[in-house]
Amino acid sequence: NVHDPKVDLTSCDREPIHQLGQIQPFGALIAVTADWIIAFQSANADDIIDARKPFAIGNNLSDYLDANALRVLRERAGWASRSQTTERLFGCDLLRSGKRFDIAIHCSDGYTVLEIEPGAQNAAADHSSAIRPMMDHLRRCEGVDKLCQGAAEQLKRLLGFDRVMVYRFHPDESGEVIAEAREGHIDGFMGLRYPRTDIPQQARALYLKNLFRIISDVSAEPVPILPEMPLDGRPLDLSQSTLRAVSPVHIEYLQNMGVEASLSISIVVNGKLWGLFACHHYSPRVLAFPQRTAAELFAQLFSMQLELTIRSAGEALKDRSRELHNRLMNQMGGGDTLTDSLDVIERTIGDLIPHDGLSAYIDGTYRSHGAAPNAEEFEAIVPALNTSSTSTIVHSDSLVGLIPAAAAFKDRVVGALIIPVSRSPRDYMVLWRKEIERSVTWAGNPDKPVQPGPNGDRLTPRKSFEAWKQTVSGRSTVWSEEELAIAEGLRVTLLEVILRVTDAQVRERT
Ligand code: BLA
Repeated sequence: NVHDPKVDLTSCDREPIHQLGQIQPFGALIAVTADWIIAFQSANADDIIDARKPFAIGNNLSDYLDANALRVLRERAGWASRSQTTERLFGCDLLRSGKRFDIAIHCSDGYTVLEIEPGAQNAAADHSSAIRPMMDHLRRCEGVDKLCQGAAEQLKRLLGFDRVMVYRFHPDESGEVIAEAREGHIDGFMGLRYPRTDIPQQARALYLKNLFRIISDVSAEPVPILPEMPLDGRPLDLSQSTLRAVSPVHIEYLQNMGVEASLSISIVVNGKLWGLFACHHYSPRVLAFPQRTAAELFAQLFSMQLELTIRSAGEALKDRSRELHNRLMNQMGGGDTLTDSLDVIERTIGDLIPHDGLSAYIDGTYRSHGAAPNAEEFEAIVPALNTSSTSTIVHSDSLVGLIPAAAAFKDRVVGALIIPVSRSPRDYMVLWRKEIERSVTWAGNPDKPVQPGPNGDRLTPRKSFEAWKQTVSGRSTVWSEEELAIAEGLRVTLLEVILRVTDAQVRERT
């Protein structure tokens, strides 16, 4: 039953969070058909709007609103429908009573959805003018980490939340707080890691479509949207809604953290959910719609800046990878063997692909640097390695999962990036990674008593951190797509070098 707010923790990925049939009480929702007949209304519509007569499903909305306001709404609804976006209208005198409303308009399943909030009664403060200096500040931040830290600080200034974090997703969808601006009296979360399950799949999908969500009062009773069971049995799809009530599981999570208002804005890079701005406040906080819009605009501009920063970092990495290629070609063209060049590879590859150790197995001779298996241990995994294709690299954050014999050295390294170098005999170069350090420490107060809610104590940051630790136990950090691309480049270089050396040997012999 989609209206049952009690959800079981094992079914989190299936909870239809876009169809909970409820909104938050800081605004009202009215959804109309193509001919502006009211099809859905939130139970608080009369409280918020206070028209001359009570709203009723089946009535025409034009019977309630000022003709001029209605004309503007219809026009905006047309735009929203054509461009599949949300239109915003601030300071609208809906009833021609002098009372101002801020309105969001979008289309959902053929309905026009109006979300109506009490607006500022005087001229709204011009929040958008804050954006330019905020962006100017960001342009002076170099590299991803500083850019994110700068953005967290700027956003905190704009919104006045107690804590503003940049929460970045790792390839395995776990997350890490990589930047934080906070009030001095609260605990820091910087560096903390959480498992992927803290933000279920459908929520991630939704956050790519709708970039902004606000929970203005975690303890506020949600307001039902009427009718609770529509004629076609389908609740209104609230994916694009601003007022959408939040999953009770997540509410419980925030309550356990002591958070009373939260706001998060998606950070989208190259069409993917890269991370979130996660903002917490320790008392309820309703942000004016224009202020939210400014924050959303800032997050979008920031995402673009971030995309540029990531791209130029990627370019720099490619340059360095090309350099490595040239250096190896020169050196080995000059007669050095692969084994002789191991030092060069080691020195250069370290900047390109972070690792804890390196092995080379060439012509049956084993050499290693740093954290790595010994010759005997390596030879024990060679038969398994030999079964894989010679033309692709093999990678894992837990080699034992692929090759049981790797258990012999799991106290030293667990992750491996294996580059096959030649066909016969099989030569290999391997980069190794240790288990993710357990040194990530919990920054909150571990002795604070936990008050378990209806879903037990799993929904507390501490349990969540423990859950993350369990998921990474026995694993190294994941080899990223960029790192794999560099390794693939190195594979091709090494192959080319070896062919050259072999050619030269053949020519010598003939
Ligand atoms: C949503 N979980 C979220 C969101 C965040 C987190 C940021 C986005 C919604 C928001 O704006 O608040 C998680 N928040 C965090 C983390 C930190 C933080 C990790 O501040 C760290 C500092 N959550 C769980 C478990 C489940 C779960 C176990 O921990 C379910 C099994 C569910 N989280 C859950 C759901 C949502 C969510 C359903 C979607 C809420 C919604 O948009 O309706």
